[in-house]
Amino acid sequence: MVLGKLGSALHAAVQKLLRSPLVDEKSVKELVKDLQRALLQADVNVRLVMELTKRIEERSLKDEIAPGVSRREYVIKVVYEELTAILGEKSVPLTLKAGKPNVYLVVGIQGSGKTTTIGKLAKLIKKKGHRVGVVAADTFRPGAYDQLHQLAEQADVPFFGEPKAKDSVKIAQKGVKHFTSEKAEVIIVDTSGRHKEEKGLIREMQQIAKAIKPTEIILVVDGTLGQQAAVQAAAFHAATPIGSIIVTKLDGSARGGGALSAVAATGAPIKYIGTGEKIDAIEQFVPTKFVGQLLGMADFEALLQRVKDAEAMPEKELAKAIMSGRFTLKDMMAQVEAMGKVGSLSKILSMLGLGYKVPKEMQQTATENLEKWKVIMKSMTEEEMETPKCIHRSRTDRIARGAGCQPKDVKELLRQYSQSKRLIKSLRKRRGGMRLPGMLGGQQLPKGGR
Ligand SMILES: Nc1nc2c(ncn2[C@@H]2O[C@H](COP(=O)(O)OP(=O)(O)OP(=O)(O)O)[C@@H](O)[C@H]2O)c(=O)[nH]1
Ligand SMILES: [Mg+2]
Repeated sequence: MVLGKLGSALHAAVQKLLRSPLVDEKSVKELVKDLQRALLQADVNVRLVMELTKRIEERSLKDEIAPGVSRREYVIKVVYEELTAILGEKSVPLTLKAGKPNVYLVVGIQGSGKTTTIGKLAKLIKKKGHRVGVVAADTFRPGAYDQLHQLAEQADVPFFGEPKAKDSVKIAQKGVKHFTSEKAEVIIVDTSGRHKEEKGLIREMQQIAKAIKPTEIILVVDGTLGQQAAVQAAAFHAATPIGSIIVTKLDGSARGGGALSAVAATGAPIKYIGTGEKIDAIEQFVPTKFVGQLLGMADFEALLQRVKDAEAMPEKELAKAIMSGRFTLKDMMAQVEAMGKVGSLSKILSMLGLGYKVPKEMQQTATENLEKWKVIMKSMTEEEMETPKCIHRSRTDRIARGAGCQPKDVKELLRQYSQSKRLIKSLRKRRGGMRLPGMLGGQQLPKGGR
């Protein structure tokens, strides 16, 4: 597994919070300690860890939380967001313009994983339906030609090279020319890793780049370097505006978290990560997804989206009103509409393992009837909506006529309303609750505190 140790430590920290009976200052502080330990062990920079965890603690305890979202959910969201933020948030794919060959020049320190990565990339891009060619311009290491040749065969892409070539710039030029005339869409150029430090590497990179004018230069960085990886990344990022990064060897590396965060901190975009020696062991680097995986929760993006939607609900005032005991037909409609948009908060909770379930039928009736109910409410008077109790038989008939429906439809709406109202009442009694219950939820509350 990628960053196995860091992943399980982060997962354990989050699970501990989810299981703790109460989410308060003490449990948040404990979470922060656990996160610090996990990140420092993965060689994430101390300053970065301290800043990150300070933000997590502050936001978790001080932010105002939208109704419909519990502090527990919110803390998880904060952890997720802050971890994602240090990895660069956005994922940028490799530049792939149509109509002309896209030339990727791959550079990196000795043994960082360039040649292996080129095999992986070539296979991946070919699988996406593009014509790919690889060029062996490593004239330094004796086995380099054969190594890339074999990888090209595995990836089933054409290969260009001359086993006895001496001049890497010339061979790179020849290769690009060759594949351009073959109408390749992507040409990937391997270079030698004769350098052990950045200066020489960057000088050579600039020389080749001048000759072949790549569309993108890819720096391959060894993830086992931990935060040391940042030195190369920073020098590289300063030297070229068309640079992106692939971090390799993240399978099982204890220091991978440090490498990723340090490289991201230089501002250079990480586009792929290498996760093994085999030709398929490469993944596009999508920080949101990556952190989700690290935290060990399946559908993290969906969870985040739902919490965000809940936060966007226009009903803080409404929630307050409901909690204070006021709940009119209008309030109910507003809530049904909001729920329709959000899907169901119960899903978030079940994803978080809190076993909170809203009966499906209940959700469906509400959303299916939403349009009808809106029409019915339009033919009600303001007084009727504020105090539905006053709606008796003759009024029911009048409303139904006005709305072009049956009296039973009006009765159904009123029945749902009183059911919700009863539910809310009982919930308010049971707990000084924070959740916005209403007709769509709140039947089985999660055990323990929030
Ligand atoms: N575990 C693991 N090993 C990797 C990964 N990527 C590359 N390697 C290994 O790292 C070693 C060096 O890989 P190469 O692709 O030859 O590295 P290079 O940068 O081309 O090396 P030079 O051309 O000599 O500079 C090989 O043993 C690869 O199998 C990875 O993602 N995970
Ligand atoms: Mg190589």
